[in-house]
Amino acid sequence: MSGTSRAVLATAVDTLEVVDVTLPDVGSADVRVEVRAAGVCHSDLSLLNGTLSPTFPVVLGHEAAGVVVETGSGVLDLSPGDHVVLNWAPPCRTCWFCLAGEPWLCQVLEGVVSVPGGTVQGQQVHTALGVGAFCEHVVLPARAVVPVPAELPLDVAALLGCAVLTGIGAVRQTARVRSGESVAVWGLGGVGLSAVAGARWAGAAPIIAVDISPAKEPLARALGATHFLTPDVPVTKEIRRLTGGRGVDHAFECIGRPDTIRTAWQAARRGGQAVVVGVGPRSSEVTFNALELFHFNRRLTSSVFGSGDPARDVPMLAEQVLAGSLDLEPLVTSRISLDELPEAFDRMRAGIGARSVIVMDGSSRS
Ligand code: PAD
Ligand code: ZN
Repeated sequence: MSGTSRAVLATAVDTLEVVDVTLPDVGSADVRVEVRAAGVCHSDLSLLNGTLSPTFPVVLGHEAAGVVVETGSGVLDLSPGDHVVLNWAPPCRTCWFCLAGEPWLCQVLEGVVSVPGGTVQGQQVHTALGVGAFCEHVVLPARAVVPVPAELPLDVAALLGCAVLTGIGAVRQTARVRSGESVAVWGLGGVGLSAVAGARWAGAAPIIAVDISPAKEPLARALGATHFLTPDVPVTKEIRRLTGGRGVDHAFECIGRPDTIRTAWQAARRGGQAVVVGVGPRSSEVTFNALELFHFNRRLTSSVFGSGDPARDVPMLAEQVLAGSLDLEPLVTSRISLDELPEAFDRMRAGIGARSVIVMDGSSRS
């Protein structure tokens, strides 16, 4: 199958264009997927504004779900019509890290930001994180898609591909939060709100949500936060007051800023842990003095893609959503078209809403 697909292309820093992309042919190990829903993640904004240094021009988008429309001759376990979540980090399953059971650290994926894929008027373009999901179709290796039940709404399914896997995985897999432990989360975008949902699912209490935007309070509470704070109050002091004077067992930073990473670390109890989920730029430094590192005995770690394996975790999360034990519906606060992506980035910069999801109706050219 050939032809062009409409896509949002970042042609340079802070410059977007809607273009027709000619995708590569479907190789024997590949599938072609008609993208039906694609979430707008902060990592897309970080690609657009240059924080993550992609190679331009790049088709943005990496958090998506759709329907398989074509399979390569060697693909035996997927068929046209299957609903799938796209996976921006398909592990190789053969490197040292994969074999050691840490596929989120797969050596082949390390540092992958943009990958050549497709052309626009004969010129090579790249795809964000090897996916490029802000496009009507994608061609990916079959191992980069994960089948999900057709009953799962595709807009919610899309979020399983990044925000939800990351936020819930940070809580349940990286930090291994247990029932009754206290949690605080900084930054209530799709990722932080998913961490809040994961904390509720784990039975954590209290669950303290922190965001600069007061408009996030109802969203945070809908996903399970028991308390909501803005930085207008002395956050660490208030968190200690809510946790018997100690600080939280687990603090999750879901923004990627040195000041909030530092605050999250300070808000953890002695012997507790701070998990950096947000991705900041190389130029941002966080400082600690030697005495406090010793004295507080806290762990400081990061969570890469929720310390998970999409092939295992996406179907498990889909099952929980369908069973009604995980309500992710509040995460989708805007459903938009491809052309409305600039406004979605504006909302993200202003801290409005949770996830904007680009919805495509599937009636497009192919
Ligand atoms: P988002 O922009 O939707 O949400 C960020 C939130 O942080 C917003 O609600 C802001 O209002 C809030 N915020 C901003 N500044 C402050 C501040 N100073 N104090 C308190 N709150 C503030 O982002 P997102 O949820 O899409 O992504 C969050 C981060 O997670 C981002 O850095 C992204 O690149 C990263 C990410 N990490 C992984 C991973 O594997 N660790 C995966 C996907 C995304
Ligand atoms: Zn993402």
